[in-house]
Amino acid sequence: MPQLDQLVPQRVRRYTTDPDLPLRQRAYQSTLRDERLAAWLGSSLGILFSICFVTGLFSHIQQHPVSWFPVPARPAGLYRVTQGVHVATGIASMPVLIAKLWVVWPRFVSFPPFKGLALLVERISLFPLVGGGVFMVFSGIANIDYWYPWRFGFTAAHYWIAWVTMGAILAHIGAKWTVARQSVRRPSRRVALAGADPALGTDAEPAAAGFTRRHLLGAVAATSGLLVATTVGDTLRLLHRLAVLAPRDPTVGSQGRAINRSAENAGVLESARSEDYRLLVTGPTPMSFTLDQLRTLPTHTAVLPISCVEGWSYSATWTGIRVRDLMAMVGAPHDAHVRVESLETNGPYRISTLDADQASDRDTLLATHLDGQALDVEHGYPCRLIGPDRPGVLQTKWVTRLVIT
Ligand SMILES: Nc1nc2c(c(=O)[nH]1)N[C@H]1C(S)=C(S)[C@@H](COP(=O)(O)O)O[C@H]1N2
Ligand SMILES: [Mo]
Repeated sequence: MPQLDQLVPQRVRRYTTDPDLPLRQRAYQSTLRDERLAAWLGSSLGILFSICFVTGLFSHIQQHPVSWFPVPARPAGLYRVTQGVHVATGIASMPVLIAKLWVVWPRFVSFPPFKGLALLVERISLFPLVGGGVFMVFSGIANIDYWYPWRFGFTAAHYWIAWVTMGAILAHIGAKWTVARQSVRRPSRRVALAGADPALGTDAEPAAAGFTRRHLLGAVAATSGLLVATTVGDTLRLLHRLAVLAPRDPTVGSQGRAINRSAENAGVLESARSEDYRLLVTGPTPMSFTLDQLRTLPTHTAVLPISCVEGWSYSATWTGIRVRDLMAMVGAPHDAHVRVESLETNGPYRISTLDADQASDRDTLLATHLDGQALDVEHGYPCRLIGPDRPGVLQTKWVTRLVIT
């Protein structure tokens, strides 16, 4: 083993060889850990997180509508795209985040923990930055894997911590902008990240390491690409056969379609098949329909996707009664909103709301048929809501009441 002193050119030694170097830091001497690599990984992560944040915000607004940002019912597959991109960029960020943390790790453990106020502030700001970033990627991936090792509400936590994390990222970009730009532009600037780093201080890749910065970036990109390629097939038909890591196959389930909440779990097996089933529609002249009466109503067929927040989706042919026809029958005004209620007596997704745009859309249906077959109870028999550009969680199954509001 060559001595540390022989590896480190004179020119940069002052950065790197501190006679008081604590032992702890001697453990982190990879020549790969420099600002240039940190900047490249950081920029990639910044881009991935930004796309993930914007698509996530958009998906959130679709699932939790706000009056000041009405989401139109068209294009019908928009949520499928925004949520698909959200999940894919989230998955792609995992290897980049791990690599970035590995590169800057010496900074976290450097000792003494702070040398002056500026460094102390920087250290404290790492909590929302690193903690937030790790939380966002971890909670998102755990959620799509149906793994809930926490007690808090996922949606609210994932949403609010996203804001904190993005704030911390913006502050971090502001603080690191100059140094990152310099180290990306000028290859010769290879400032070591920790006092302990024997950075070479030259243009050359560290020969002794064998594994260069370029190799590491390539490995990270390949890992991210592989993870996306082996999961995105749960929403992109073209890559369906590659989707070996996707937690859910959209073609597996009753009627060849995935199911999230089964009829048994929802406790509706009996009520959905009961002779007492009625569809109630409130309004100026409220109406109640038996199954036989529903079957006499005019139907409409539409091709629409079910896009789950977890990233899987499928497009199917749905046939059923238009919600707007039912609204007309009870004399509801055109701009009415409709609350759709399920036979399910508890469960977070037993109710959803259609705004005026969605309620009056020609393709918003209470579907009774899926791909030409009578709807199975797992998919919402006797009828389920299906409308354009809606998150899967809002496509309420086992519908028994439409409340005009
Ligand atoms: N009543 C009710 N409807 C529901 C749910 C539910 O839990 N209860 N889950 C929703 C979710 S999360 C999705 S993704 C879709 C899935 O529809 P599918 O099971 O027919 O594929 O149904 C939605 N409809
Ligand atoms: Mo879902």
